[in-house]
Amino acid sequence: MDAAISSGLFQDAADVLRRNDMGGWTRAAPNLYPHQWSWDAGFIAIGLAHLDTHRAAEELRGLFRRQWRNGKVPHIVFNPHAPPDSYFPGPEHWVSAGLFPDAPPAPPYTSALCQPPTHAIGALKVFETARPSERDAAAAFLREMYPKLLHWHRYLARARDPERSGLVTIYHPWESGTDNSPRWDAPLAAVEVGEMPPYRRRDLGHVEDPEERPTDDEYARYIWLVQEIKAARCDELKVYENHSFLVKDVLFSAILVAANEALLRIGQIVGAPEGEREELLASIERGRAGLGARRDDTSKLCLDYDLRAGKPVGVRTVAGFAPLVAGGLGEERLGEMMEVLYSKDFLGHPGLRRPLPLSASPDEARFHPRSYWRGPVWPVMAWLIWWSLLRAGEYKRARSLRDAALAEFSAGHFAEYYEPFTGEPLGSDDQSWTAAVVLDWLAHE
Ligand code: 2M8
Repeated sequence: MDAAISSGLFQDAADVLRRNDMGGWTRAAPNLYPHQWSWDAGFIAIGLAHLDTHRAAEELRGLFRRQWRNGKVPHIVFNPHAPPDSYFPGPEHWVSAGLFPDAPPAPPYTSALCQPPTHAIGALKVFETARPSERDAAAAFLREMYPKLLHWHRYLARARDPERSGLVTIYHPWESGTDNSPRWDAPLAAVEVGEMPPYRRRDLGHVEDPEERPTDDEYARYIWLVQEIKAARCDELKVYENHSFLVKDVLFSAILVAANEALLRIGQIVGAPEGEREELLASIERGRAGLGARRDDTSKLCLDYDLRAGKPVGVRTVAGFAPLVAGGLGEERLGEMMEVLYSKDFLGHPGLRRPLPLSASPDEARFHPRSYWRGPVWPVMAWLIWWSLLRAGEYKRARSLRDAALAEFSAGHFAEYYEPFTGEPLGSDDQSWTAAVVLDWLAHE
């Protein structure tokens, strides 16, 4: 990329993060998402690390101030100053502190769900990009974060994987981060919605085309699942026994493996006890083995597993590359993953504007190029695949992906997602994590 264009883009991306800075934490997007989201914060810290080490550290510190007593990092920390009807379901819907024994004191309130653990990856990045004069402060930040991150990863390993399968169970599509992905259609269709007080969606007011967002029927199930979790007062054992949606999420699990690797490295830097390092190594191995067991013979992708239905979820989406994200693949499985990644189902599709990973394969029955997580390209997913290619030693492929991503995402105000065949920016503008991953790509000349 031309140096002047790249420096202009760097400034524009930095400006998005500055405008979304709410004073020590970053809203996910200006109107649609006025609060702090958990896995967004991990990506945002990666971007901020290239601008200001201290501020990048603050992003994660602030989020972890709302960590629950059982180790869970909530999927949303609600901005107490956001207008009351700006987002649904907002803090009044969760009232987490009064209802759930493990929730931290409020305000600020939090949701009771969680999202993929990008935080250790972000924390390590903050340390690695710190200038020599900032290294001591960055090491102190790691010392402060290490026990909190360990507590979080242990929560996921224990409460969300009582079977010790190496795979994390999610209670809600919102926990996956890929909310409306066709991965969740079958498990969600099996959820029976009971009596609920009336509610009004706010998301539709922020996008022009309702086709870009989930349907009302899907939304009713989302809200019903929240009701069920509230009724169980978020008691993990109760939720695990009775909940209507229990799915082993392979992408979430793979991010946990990659995050455990980052935490292992953080553990080395801060001099963590040997026993903890062994525990992390064992989690990494268990995670990779669990993902290995979910390989689908036909598609060669890795599939989620619906615990309620007792069967895999046979849908081809970007989550199928979970083993690549988890890393440590042998030559054969890596080769197979590359074949599928560059096949017509994903980067090799002849109609694509640029070779970037689609959120779902165009051959899926409920693929939609404009609809939420059903086909469009998400910049953070492109970043995750790029980063995984780099870690797998696939440098040439990583480079082309990054070039395609920068060319695509430099148009259209750092959109939340992009139409794969036309490159049209969709969803929210000025999405913080889009700006953050662009900063990281640009810093990686
Ligand atoms: C989207 O999710 C929220 C609910 O958590 C929503 O649709 O209201 C997802 O893309 C999620 O992955 C992301 O963290 C969040 C904020 O960017 O928006």
